Amino acid sequence: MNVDNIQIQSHNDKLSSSHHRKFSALKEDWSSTLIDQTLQKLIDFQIAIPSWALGTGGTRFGRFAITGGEPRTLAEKIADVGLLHRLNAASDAISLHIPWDVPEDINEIKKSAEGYGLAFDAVNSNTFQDQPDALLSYKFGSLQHVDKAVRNQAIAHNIEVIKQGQALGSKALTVWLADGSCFPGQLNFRNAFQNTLDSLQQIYAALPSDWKLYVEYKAFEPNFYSTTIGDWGQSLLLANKLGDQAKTLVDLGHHLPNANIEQIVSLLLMEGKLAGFHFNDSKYGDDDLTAGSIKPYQLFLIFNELVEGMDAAGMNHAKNLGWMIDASHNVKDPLEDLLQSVEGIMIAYAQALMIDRAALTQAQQNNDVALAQEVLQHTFRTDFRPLVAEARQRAGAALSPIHLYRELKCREQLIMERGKTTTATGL
Ligand SMILES: [Mn+2]
Repeated sequence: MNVDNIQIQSHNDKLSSSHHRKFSALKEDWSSTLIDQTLQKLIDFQIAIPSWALGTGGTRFGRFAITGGEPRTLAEKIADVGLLHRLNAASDAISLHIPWDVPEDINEIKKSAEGYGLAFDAVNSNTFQDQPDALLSYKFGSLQHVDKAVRNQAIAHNIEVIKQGQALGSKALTVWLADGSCFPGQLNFRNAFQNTLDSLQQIYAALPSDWKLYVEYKAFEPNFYSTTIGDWGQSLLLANKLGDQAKTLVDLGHHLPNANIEQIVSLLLMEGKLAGFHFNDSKYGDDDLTAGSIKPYQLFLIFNELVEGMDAAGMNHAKNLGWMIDASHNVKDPLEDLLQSVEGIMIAYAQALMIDRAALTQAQQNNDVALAQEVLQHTFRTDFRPLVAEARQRAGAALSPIHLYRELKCREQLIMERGKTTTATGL
């Protein structure tokens, strides 16, 4: 399924006068320098798409195949991300999960990704499932396991994933562990942590010098009593012990309810230990919903801390941290959901970039609580969608990606090409 320039142009032409009117109104009220800077930063900002989110997801209660046309191979997954990137010019990388996405022909896969203008983002290991050919089981953990032989199997898998990633041009390994315990007494916490540290040290030793190791944490699930890397403290502890190349990865849905994620982000940035993000949203305890669909103000406050903290450290917003979506699409077309997530992230980023920093800093210095709140809320309550759309148009993409996706009947095309009953590997 290819989308050409003429199709994008004719879509943009149809929306042009309405877009122009809204964008001009923004330009009247906001500093033109700030608008120009924000447009460039939005154009540069890219969010990696996870290979496991291109098919319909499921829960432990079941999976409803509702979409059709799901990618059957890694090449087709790359084509799907290529389609997203063509529509929004903001998804220029794919994050692979091994062994779900082992490339059969590396050169072929690399060539096809290049053709779509895509790079390979962080590679993800998987020791939360037993593979059919596995000798030993991860039922009671992987890197934390009481049996050294199981730990060694998990370490070897992670090193294999690094090798796969090196061949593709990835620069980071993400480790998320399902390790933990379901019942009190099951686990000696200190031993589990020490085993995990020892295993991660062996993986870290195999890391190329220009790579990063992202240590992801999650409060609970699949284990329901303890998780061995359960919060940012445990992740940071490990990352600090491992070394400079190890950082803490924040997945928005991996916190206990009402956690102040923006404060966590601020301090990790201060310590130079923030790896990046897995974006999603949640109402209760999940990590699956469209970014910005439930708590857009929280997403904005997180981006406020990101922008402020990255600027304070002289960091490049687009390049110095890893930006990825990690969600599961159970009832929506995954590609539409991913377009919506990218849009939600871009809006929050644009809002954070448009904050009057000088006014906010002054209000903080003066303990002017009401004004500080006012500065943030004024920006949050302004509709910056035309700014995001303008950036997209300037980058050669669609003013409204999801509408163009429907106008061009992309899903119907994919079903024709791939069939109604295909199932992608993944969650
Ligand atoms: Mn994640």
